[in-house]
Amino acid sequence: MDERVYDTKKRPVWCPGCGNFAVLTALRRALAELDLKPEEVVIVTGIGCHGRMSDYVRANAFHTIHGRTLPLATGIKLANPNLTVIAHAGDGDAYAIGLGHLPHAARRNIDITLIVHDNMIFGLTTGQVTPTTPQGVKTKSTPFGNPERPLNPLLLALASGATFVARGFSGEADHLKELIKQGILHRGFAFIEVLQPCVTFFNTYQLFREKVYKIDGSHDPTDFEAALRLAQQEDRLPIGVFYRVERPTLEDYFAYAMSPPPALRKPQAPDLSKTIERFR
Ligand SMILES: Cc1ncc(C[n+]2csc(CCOP(=O)(O)OP(=O)(O)O)c2C)c(N)n1
Ligand code: SF4
Repeated sequence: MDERVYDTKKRPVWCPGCGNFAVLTALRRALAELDLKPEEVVIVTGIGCHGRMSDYVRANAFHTIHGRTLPLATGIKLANPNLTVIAHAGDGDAYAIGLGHLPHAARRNIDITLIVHDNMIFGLTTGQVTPTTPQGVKTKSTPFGNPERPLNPLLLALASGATFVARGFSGEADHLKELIKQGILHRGFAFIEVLQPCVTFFNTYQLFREKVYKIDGSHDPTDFEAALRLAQQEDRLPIGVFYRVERPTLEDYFAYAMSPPPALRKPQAPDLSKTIERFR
């Protein structure tokens, strides 16, 4: 399918050079290469610069409140499991205000894909610290340097039971597209963390260029211990699939309530004839 099918023709308002452009291109291409029809896809976004994804991908879209993409995406998937549901969140969205939802989506293994646009800063609100901002970095809210050690999202996703854990880099758009395709095809919760610079408030291009490398074929993605070891690397930043296993999904366990799923049930109008008769 031609990727232009997924273009809403709206001109992105992101700053020139923002990492979000590469994620947008990678996502549109992934959807087109998987031959998914726009009406079969739902994009759920939170509040933040990344939240504009729902304006720029021509599919069903739900732009929800800050931090709540995962509950929304979970509800949509349970209501209609035939849909391909892709949730987008910023690092502020996913790891600060919305953090409580991540471990639960992972352990439930709901069949959705979460793409976290991790620019290590609050972009939309003009540059405050987030849980993934490196220690010591000066931001608007940490003018003397961030005093906190950053969260490791990959370790969190692995420890919470995610069945697909990957990391991409906006500077490697083709590689990212392949990760997104694999995440969508994975049956279960697919967690994709994307390293992407916020060129205006925390330009990490140089840092990522120096540290990022692709995981090679010697890594066995079914090996949990090996995934944990990779996820702990800090001096260099591996990108690729860290972990992938098959496990029944939340929808499988809900089978008793899913035939048919709520959104596909034919609404049955109640028989009001007797009530109406009383008023004749
Ligand atoms: C409940 C709530 N709290 C705070 C805000 C203010 N706010 C808007 S976007 C944002 C953070 C954006 O950062 P991130 O999620 O990392 O996304 P980015 O803009 O970097 O893509 C915050 C705190 C809000 N909109 N709603
Ligand atoms: S502020 Fe940062 S994240 Fe937001 S559009 Fe500009 S570069 Fe991108």
